[in-house]
Amino acid sequence: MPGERPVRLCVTRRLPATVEDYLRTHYDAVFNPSDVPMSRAALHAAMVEYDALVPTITDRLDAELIATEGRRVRIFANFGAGLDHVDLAAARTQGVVVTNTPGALTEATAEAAVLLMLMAARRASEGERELRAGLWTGWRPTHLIGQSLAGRTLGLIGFGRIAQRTAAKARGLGMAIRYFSRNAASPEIEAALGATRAPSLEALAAEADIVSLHVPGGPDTRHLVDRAFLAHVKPTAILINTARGSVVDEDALAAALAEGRLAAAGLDVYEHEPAVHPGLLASSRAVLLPHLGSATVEARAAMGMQAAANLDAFFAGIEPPDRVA
Ligand code: 8YV
Repeated sequence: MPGERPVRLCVTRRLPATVEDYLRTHYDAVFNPSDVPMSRAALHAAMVEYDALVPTITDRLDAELIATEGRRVRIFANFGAGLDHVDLAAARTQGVVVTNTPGALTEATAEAAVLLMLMAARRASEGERELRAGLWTGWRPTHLIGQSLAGRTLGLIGFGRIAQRTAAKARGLGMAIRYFSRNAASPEIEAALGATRAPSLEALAAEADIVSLHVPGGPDTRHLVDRAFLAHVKPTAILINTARGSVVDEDALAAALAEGRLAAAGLDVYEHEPAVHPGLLASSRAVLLPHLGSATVEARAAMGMQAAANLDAFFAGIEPPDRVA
């Protein structure tokens, strides 16, 4: 509209080119060509200079930042599903709208969970490290024996969309599916996935051959997997985490691996990213990926366009489709 002020947008990290192009065309957008996480001071300045932010997990958007004096930002259109880096209560109180991108990364993250299950069960990282180090002496019947996933029980903690896609893929590998979540899924979903709900977290821990975490991060789930939980798991079990690092007490996990109370772990997320617990780095039975869960061309473009759709709706005066605060 003539005379209308263009919407000033700050995109905190590099995004796929198609997404940056879209945002450049539709907004007065500023990007982050160096792609290093924005400093606290830069985030504070951005809160005053822009109408909207497209942040990611590497931006800590807490109450103090949201309360920035002279704040102009009215919406955080997060690039990503998880929002444990945003103080949603503060956003609500201060009137900052928050949206995320559920759905866009379901397939990719479920694939990453299956990737980690297979890598950990079949000792893929150990084998590749040995080969690259020139230590492979050739085939032998007892070399790097792993476990087959077929016939094993997958225990999912949390049963949202990523867990359900993981279940569907695991069924294709011949696994039995158990889950634990606060609320039971509908009988139709349970039937479609051949999934049954365990009566408690401890029961699931005790039954599962593979435990895979699919709960959001944040205070409610912090250290859900701790020493007490790990005391219930089978020593042959494998723990998979594509959710959030905060869900696992890494000290307890590293100790369980070192003491042979858990066979292996497949991790994509960490308590203090990008730092990784030295005990996990030291464990040959830990498969460690650098937070690649949604790192596919399909998912990252879809996440960006979903964030853009939320911005478009907000600035058109329509309720953003993925509004969480
Ligand atoms: C994202 C993720 O890449 O969306 C999430 O919750 O964990 C990742 O796959 C990251 O969070 C981007 O903000």
